[in-house]
Amino acid sequence: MTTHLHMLPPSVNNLAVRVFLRAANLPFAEENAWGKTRTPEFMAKIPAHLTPAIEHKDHPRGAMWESCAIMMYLANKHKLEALYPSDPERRALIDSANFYLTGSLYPLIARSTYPRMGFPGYAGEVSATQEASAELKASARNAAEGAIAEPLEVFRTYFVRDGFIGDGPTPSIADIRLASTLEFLAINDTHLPAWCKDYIARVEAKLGKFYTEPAADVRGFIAQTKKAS
Ligand SMILES: N[C@@H](CCC(=O)N[C@@H](CS)C(=O)NCC(=O)O)C(=O)O
Repeated sequence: MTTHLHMLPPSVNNLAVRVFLRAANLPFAEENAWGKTRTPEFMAKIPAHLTPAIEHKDHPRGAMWESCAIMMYLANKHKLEALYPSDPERRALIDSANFYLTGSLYPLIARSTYPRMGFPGYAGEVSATQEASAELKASARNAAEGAIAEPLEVFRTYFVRDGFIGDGPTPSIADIRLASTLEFLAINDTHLPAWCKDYIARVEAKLGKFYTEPAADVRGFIAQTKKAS
């Protein structure tokens, strides 16, 4: 059964599910959601107006969103042991990494990279506050960039170590989510730590074109954005 994926090519939230669908060898169709997420048709199916979102006929609402939840659902449904092991302890590492990423690391990445990417900030953030001066916006962005080092170090010492998240021989859904997310840091001034570069290369070496092909959309967008700045 084909999974219909609504996606935005430059987005790392989307990249995670795009890599996952390829690595899982599941039949899928991708539709570019650019300019469509706030339309009544889209919001009737996906009221959160977020991508990645999938339409799947077995799902009780017919559609769902949230990158990690989508990967968990499809991995559970198709019993994808290598990507999402059922062993409770290995799964605990993977779930903890994914929740920590979306809850703690990603907000810092969004606040530091979105202003440079030209993506809108979230309501209440300095970057999305019209009255805030350019200086204040730059200072808030810099503070977010500076704060990334700490959660990254947690990923290095606790989750990744020298292998993959979940302690398996191949990347799990948490590795797909983390490697994809790290791609955005290329737009920041802080150099990506060497371990992150090694880690992305390790994930990419195992997944091959399943990673490289969709990652080219994000990498191309960042290169274009840097050139224009
Ligand atoms: N936590 C979500 C974040 C999803 C998200 O922020 N999606 C953005 C693109 S990166 C989006 O589709 N925005 C379109 C809109 O809000 O209309 C996930 O991991 O899937």
